[in-house]
Amino acid sequence: MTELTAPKSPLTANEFADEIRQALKYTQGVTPEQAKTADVYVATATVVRRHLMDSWMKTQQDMINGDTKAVGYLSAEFLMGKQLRNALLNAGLTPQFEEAVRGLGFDPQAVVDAEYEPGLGNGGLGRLAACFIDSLASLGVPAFGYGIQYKYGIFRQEFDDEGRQIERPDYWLSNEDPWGHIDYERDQRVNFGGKVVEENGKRVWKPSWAVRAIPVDYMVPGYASGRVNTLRLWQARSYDEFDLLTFNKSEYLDAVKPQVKAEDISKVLYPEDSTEVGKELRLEQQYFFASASIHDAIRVFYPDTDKPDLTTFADKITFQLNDTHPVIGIPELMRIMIDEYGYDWDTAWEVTHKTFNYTCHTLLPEALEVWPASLIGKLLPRHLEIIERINKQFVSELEAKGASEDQIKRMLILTDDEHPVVRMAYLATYAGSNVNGVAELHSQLLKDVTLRDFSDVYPAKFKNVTNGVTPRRFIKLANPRLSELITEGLGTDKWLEDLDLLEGLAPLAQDDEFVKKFAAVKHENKVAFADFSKQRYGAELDANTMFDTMIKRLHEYKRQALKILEIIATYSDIKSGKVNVQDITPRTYIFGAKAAPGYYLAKMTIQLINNVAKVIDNDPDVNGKIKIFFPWNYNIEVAQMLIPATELDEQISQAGKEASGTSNMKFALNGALTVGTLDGANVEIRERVGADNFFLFGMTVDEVEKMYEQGYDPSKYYEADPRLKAAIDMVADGTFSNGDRNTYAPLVSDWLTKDWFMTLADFSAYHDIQADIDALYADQLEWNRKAILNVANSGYFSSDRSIKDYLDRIWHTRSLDK
Ligand code: H53
Repeated sequence: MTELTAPKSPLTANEFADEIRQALKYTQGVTPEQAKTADVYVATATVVRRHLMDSWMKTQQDMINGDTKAVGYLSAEFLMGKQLRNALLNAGLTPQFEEAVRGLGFDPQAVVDAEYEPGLGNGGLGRLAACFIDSLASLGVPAFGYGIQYKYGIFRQEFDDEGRQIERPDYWLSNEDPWGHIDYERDQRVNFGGKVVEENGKRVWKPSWAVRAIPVDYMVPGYASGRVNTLRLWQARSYDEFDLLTFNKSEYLDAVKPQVKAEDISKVLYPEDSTEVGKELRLEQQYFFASASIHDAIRVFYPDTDKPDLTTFADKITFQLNDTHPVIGIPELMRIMIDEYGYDWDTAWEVTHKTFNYTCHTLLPEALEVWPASLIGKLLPRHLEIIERINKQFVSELEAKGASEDQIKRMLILTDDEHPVVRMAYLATYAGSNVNGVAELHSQLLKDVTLRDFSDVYPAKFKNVTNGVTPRRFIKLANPRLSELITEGLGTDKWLEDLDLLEGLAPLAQDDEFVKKFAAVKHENKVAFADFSKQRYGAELDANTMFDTMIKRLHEYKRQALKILEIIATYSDIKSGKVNVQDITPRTYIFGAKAAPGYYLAKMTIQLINNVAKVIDNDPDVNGKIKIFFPWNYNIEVAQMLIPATELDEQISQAGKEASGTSNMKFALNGALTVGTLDGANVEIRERVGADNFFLFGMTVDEVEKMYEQGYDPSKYYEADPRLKAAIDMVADGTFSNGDRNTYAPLVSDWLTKDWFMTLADFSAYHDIQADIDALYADQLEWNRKAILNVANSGYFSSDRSIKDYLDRIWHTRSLDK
């Protein structure tokens, strides 16, 4: 192996300890005796960064000097999780760290825990971006992640005494962030507002205000690749510290207004997920990071010249648009080429078309962003002109292809009604080279339904790349016990770089000794999670019950309601004496979920879950057989504890609504069995792990469609199923609201009259499958055999595989030479 591939470190534990002492002294100004755990964390991070510096610089040089096209992953969210353990693992420094820190008198885990988790994402989309940049670096592909360094990440969730969600600001930067390097010298100017005028026959944008974009650079070390890429997150700053004139008139607050406005742009992450936001500030954020990133790429790839040959731009970098959030980058690159560098339209179009690709992550029409043309015109008047021209060109192209008037109208990028809007997904689909969905089923539905007209006209653009997750964070770091057992079973730890090797575990599912070891690992993980829950949340969990988990954003389509209604029905069976409590398989139902602050029914569902938990806990009739645990503020840290401890994973969305899901992959890889619908990546997981090792239930996409067509009446299901009726009646009659019948009335009424995601229609199938689950669980050896087969057959869901698919199907680039 060449020196580049070796993650081995030249640092010994003693040298590591010395470097920590130095960093403590020269950066924090404390001795090891004076140091607090958090100081040691910061010092350790400093040492790790320093250690990665050579590889980082070499990767950048090789990227700029070589001829390997880079990837620019443009994403409004990067949900990175804590950095220290990941950086140590990828840099090959974990053992030295443990020894060094212990030698200094500190507990290594406490040092790791001192890091504050950056929450710069909402959920699946942001975490996917984080997995992807890990895989890009691990595969040695030159890449930038480009995004925003929000001052406040996703809100910190608390529950009040009534079980309601409270949102608290997440001021993560109030603590030192030793990973981010602020590079004031490589800032970019981002303009807004004003108007466009004609000068010497040219359209010239005269903006009325500007923001300074300052890059904050994070290293992205690859695992065992010797490569370190960059995550560049932009911070918005004002150019005008003060308006002195106003200030002199002692109107202090007015004087700092422009500054406040500029800095607002990177102040807060929108706490929405898979739903439309449509606020002016959001568009400002999108343009802010798209514009700064494109200018940055030009600076990086054409150093030392103010006359770059941008006709080669698409050979230098390919931009992946992570959902519609960065799509305003398309007219921006057109504008830069035409207005700033003097290219003609056709040349700019060709380069732009080649440079961009678009990933769509949704099937919900309301999540496809649409901006009023008037708003774009106000904030970005020149971009609106460019979009108008793109739209014209598009219409001509469609006419030439013989599209009907109706079809053209349906496909307009800029609508022609009274209040025209720009459909960002359509803009990206037309302008970019490729469009991909994130799981087989999702990509198919994009072609058949969501973007059907486009796929009819441009079939070759449509691709699928099934999502994946990084095995480094989600197996090795999250589940060290299982990792050891896998390595023992396979006789190598190469699976961390080639997850298909997990297939080698399949025969071991028939080896009872191995199965028992596997079961013991799961049990230890459950005990560890119970300890964590006790310490962090004061919860009492029984590790001898089945751990049954549902973690995802709270959304009606994901159907947390289905699960809570089934739990309530079980409770009602106990109360009515229909089932003997002794016959129940003891389960701990674990939920983790944040609801968007303005999402009324989602927040009410959280409140309901919390109050059902309370009632069940306090009811002696239940006798501890079932318990609900809902840890507040679910985040990556909790995920890393909970996924390895889970035995049953709930993926119960309405078929045709979840684009992919990625926790389903993490669970399968950590040996949980899934109960799920044929939705998103569940379909592929089931195909791979085997139908016998997956609990399938519920309507299919076609059945759902048919039911919508026929007209869906949820009350029929309520009337027909006594268990369901009893459960809903309990919610309505105040059992979970101290007798108050109003508390959940809106939820109950929605279930009975609307139930858009057909929770009631799938209820009885969901209940029936529970018996199969319990029966299998009673045979622990069999259960664990199936769990092992889930691990063995899920190697496909590594994000390394996803990235290789992007390389082959979309980006057409490769790793840097070693
Ligand atoms: O993206 C994940 C998918 C998941 C999907 C999610 C997502 C967001 O987190 C935010 C916006 C959006 O349109 C989609 O819901 O199914 O796994 C990564 O692709």
